[in-house]
Amino acid sequence: MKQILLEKFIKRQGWSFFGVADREKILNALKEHHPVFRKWLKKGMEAKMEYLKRMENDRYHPDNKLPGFKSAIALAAWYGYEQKNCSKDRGRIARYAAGRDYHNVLTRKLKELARWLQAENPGAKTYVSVDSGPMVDRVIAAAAGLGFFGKNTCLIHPQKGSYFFIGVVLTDLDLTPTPSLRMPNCGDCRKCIEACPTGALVAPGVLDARKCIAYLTIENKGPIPAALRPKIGNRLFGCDACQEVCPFNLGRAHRQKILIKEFGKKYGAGPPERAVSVRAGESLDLKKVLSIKNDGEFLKRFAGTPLMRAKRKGLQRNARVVLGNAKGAC
Ligand code: B12
Ligand code: SF4
Ligand code: SF4
Repeated sequence: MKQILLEKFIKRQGWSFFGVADREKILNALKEHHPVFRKWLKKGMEAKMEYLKRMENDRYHPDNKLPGFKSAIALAAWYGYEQKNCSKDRGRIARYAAGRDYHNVLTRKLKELARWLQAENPGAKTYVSVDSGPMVDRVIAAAAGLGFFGKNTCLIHPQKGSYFFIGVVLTDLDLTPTPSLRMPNCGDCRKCIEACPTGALVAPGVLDARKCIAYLTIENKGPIPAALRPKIGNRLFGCDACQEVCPFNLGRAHRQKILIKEFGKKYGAGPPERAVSVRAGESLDLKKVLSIKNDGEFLKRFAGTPLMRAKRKGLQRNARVVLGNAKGAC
């Protein structure tokens, strides 16, 4: 298959960049990462994300999903525009969650790409995955040359930074691998470790989810430990602190464009009733969040956005914590 056609199709879909890794490189990288993951689990750092344990075997053995796969395409969708400060009656939404739910948007694109590959190469087999699927996205993306692992654990592209989602297509096609580039590393920098409000980066490249605000405000179903509440500041949903300070996310990284309209600021602009229901935006009015009376109302307001993950109960729990911190927090 002509590489140029693949590139053109991917570009037309709005991905910011992509890479291809062959079977051997992927299996080697997963083999190297698996013991690291096991150690992380042993220390209980996954908190209550039981699904990570449940999917462990599939995540580290992609043949379970596509036996005999020969290549993986890892694709990046950039979402990281500059945020304004918000007033103290509002709670901040992490950049990744401001627009539409990336699982839906990107899965649609990956399936379309898989159909295109099959049309170009009759009989080809594919398997697609984003985030909640059974793949170790960052390890596959690193093998495909999308970036290097930062001390904040994020995958960082040397020029484009780390504000990007990762989607993966496995295929039994023998695609041309992306040549390996020499990647930089963090060097002596420790900005993310120092900036983490809760000390969740317990060592370079090791994140303890039990302390991470992204976990506590999104995945966590229970109360937020009292000692950590003041450290959450005005973060209503998710956290970007360890990426905001990263030198790789400053300057030219911010001059990129959001190419997928569903993640852009203007998505849903128009009549207010439509605009509010299609994206969460940069921040939300805390009292309005708390005034949502039932799940039906919550669904009407946030259906199709990443905020659904926390459910009404979780988002209102977070709003109470942020209101408690609100004395001049923004
Ligand atoms: C569980 C999970 C979380 C958990 C745990 C995060 C974590 N760092 O593990 C929580 C809920 C806290 C979380 C938060 C966020 N997440 Co998340 N998350 C995942 C998920 C589902 C699995 C990650 C995982 O396997 N963790 C286990 C640990 C052990 O692995 P690790 O941290 O990746 O590995 C590190 C070490 O093992 C170390 N290492 C040591 N030795 C070796 C050897 C080798 C060979 C390698 C490769 C690495 C390595 O390097 C690695 C990186 O530092 C992935 C999607 C997926 N299916 O993979 C998304 C994913 C990682 N999340 C993503 C995002 C966007 C976020 C947030 C930015 C959201 C937000 N703003 O609130 C934050 C970022 C927090 C952060 N600093 O990581 C993106 C990251 C994109 C990127 N450019 O890196 C992913 C890839 C989803 C996606 N498909 O786009 N997330
Ligand atoms: S997302 Fe926030 S809380 Fe989690 S490691 Fe990064 S800075 Fe710390
Ligand atoms: S802030 Fe510094 S140490 Fe942390 S990921 Fe970025 S370059 Fe690496």
